[in-house]
Amino acid sequence: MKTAGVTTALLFPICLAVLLTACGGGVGEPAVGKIAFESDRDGDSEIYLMNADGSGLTSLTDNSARDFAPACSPDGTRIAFVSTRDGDEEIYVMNADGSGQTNLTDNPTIDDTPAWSPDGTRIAFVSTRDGNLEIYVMNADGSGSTRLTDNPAADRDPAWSP
Ligand SMILES: [Ca+2]
Ligand SMILES: [Ca+2]
Ligand SMILES: [Ca+2]
Repeated sequence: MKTAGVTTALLFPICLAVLLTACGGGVGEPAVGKIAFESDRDGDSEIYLMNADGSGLTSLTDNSARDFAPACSPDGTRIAFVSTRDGDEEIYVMNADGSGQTNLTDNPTIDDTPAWSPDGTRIAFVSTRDGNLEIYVMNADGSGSTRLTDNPAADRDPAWSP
C-alpha cells in the first residue's frame, strides 16, 4: 500500500506536466500557423479559423451579435476578439477551439482591437471608457486595466512589437 501511494505521488505531477505540455497550456489544439478572421457568411459576423492554404475552415463563434477583430496569442492557445453580444463592444478571449469564451471587459463603452504582448501575459486594446478613444493595456485575464494615452484625439489600432 505504501509503495502504491508513493508511485501515485510520483506519477501524478509527471502526468499533469505531460498533459499541460500536450495541450499547450489551454484547452484543445493550439492554432499554430493558422489564420483567424471575421466573416458574415452566416448572416452576422463570426470568428473563423483556417489553415494558411485556406483549408480546414472552422467557425469558433455562433451567435447573432458581431464577433470580430480576432488576435491569436503568441503561443496559439487563445484568441482574443471583440463581441457585441452583451450590447456594446467588449474584448473576449477563447481557447483556439472556440471553447471557454470569456468577457475581459465589462462597461457600456467601446472596447476594441485586442493586441497580445509577445509573452502572452497582457493585451493592449482601445476603449472610449474615459470619453474618447485611448490605448489601454490589461492582463490577459482582464485584470489591471491601465490607460496609456490621454488626449482628446482618437488613439486606436495598437500593435505590440515582438
Ligand atoms: Ca456572431
Ligand atoms: Ca464595452
Ligand atoms: Ca485620445
